[in-house]
Amino acid sequence: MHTVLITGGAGFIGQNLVHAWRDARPSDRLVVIDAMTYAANLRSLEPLIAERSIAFVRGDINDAALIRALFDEHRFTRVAHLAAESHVDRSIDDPEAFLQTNVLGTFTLLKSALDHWREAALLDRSRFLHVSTDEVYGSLGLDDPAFTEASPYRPNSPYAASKASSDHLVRSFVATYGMPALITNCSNNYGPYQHPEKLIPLMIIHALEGKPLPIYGDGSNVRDWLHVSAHCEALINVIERGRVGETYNIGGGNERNNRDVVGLICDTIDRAFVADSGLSARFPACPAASGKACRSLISFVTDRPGHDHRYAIDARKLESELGSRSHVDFSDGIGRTVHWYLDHEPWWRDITSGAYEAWIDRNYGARSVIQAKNLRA
Ligand code: NAD
Ligand code: TDX
Repeated sequence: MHTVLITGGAGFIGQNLVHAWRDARPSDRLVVIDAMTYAANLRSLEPLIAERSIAFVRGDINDAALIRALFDEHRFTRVAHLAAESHVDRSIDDPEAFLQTNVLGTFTLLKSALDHWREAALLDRSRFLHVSTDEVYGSLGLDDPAFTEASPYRPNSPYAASKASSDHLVRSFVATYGMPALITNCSNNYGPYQHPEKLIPLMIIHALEGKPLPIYGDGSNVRDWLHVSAHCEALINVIERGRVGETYNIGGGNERNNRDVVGLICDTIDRAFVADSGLSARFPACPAASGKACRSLISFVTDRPGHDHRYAIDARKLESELGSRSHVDFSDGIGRTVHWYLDHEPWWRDITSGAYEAWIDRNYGARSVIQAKNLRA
């Protein structure tokens, strides 16, 4: 039995991890800390907090006194560190918060965990899992081999640079202080509770509302899509069975370019409207409500600066050492995700009002439309 600190537990992957952890290890005690930035949402955790099956602390990982007090109170022997600023476009717009949370916040957490584990003589039975990204490795050409754990670090966005810095800090704590830490670098996640600023939910919601689907550049950029449920399963496996000091890459085995991803979302929504006549009344602005193709909304817009062309993950280390190979078929995963957003309209309506609208204006308002075309044509 462990007492586990999950940082960023009110974010997209964090919420999914809390639920997955409770299902997989019901006897562990979970404490979530989250600063409740714009990206956080407690709705799915509220029942667990109310029935006291998890504890929630609203707080900042930069607050050293708070973190130390939590370690002293709960004597954590597991830390799953997910708290971060996570959106590449926001890091381009305003990078400072990324350095503050992703670099300095990670440092504060590492230092507090190390101090506590040393003083309480818990170093031997504790583990710190640092959740990072494949973006630290930079960009691949279409024919390049996938990233391995030995790939050089070549971050291209302020977000990726901040995550790379945090990975280096973790590595240095292992080498210098014997910190019992592990690092995972995963590919693009998708699934329930993802903030609508990210590609897949943004496209689903815009299609339902009949708004343009803004694909950056020519849409040939490739990501390896990892269903969040498979990711969480791998994270629990790594923290329990991984070798301390090691890095494990986690991928989805689903490389797709953005044009194909958006096309698949559109086709999935079109089919959902045919299967369920009630959707047309709920989402009258969606082209599918009047029998038209959602692909008609696709619009190619000014590219993201420094846009990485391709990410691909070689996950053989994770598979051979830890036996993790839970892959979700991409069409199935997108089908389930589209239906999740159809079934959770109040969840995303809350998020997409107010400050989010200002972000959409800021990020997309200045992009010109390069070309608008129906991909079916
Ligand atoms: P997210 O933005 O949805 O959630 C991040 C959470 O961290 C939010 O709840 C936010 O309130 C919290 N947070 C931010 N700053 C904080 C601070 N200073 N103190 C405490 N909490 C703070 O992100 P996500 O997509 O769930 O990503 C989780 C982790 O996984 C991040 O470290 C991210 O870099 C990494 N990651 C994500 C993906 C992906 O595709 N989503 C891929 C690779 C790696
Ligand atoms: O409106 C859009 N149009 C578009 O074409 C948005 C939001 C994105 N894109 C493109 C950019 C990327 O090629 O889609 C792709 C995916 O974009 P994001 O969802 O912003 O993800 P990405 O930049 O790849 O980063 C994600 O994966 C790695 C997460 O946001 C990071 O937190 C994670 O580390």
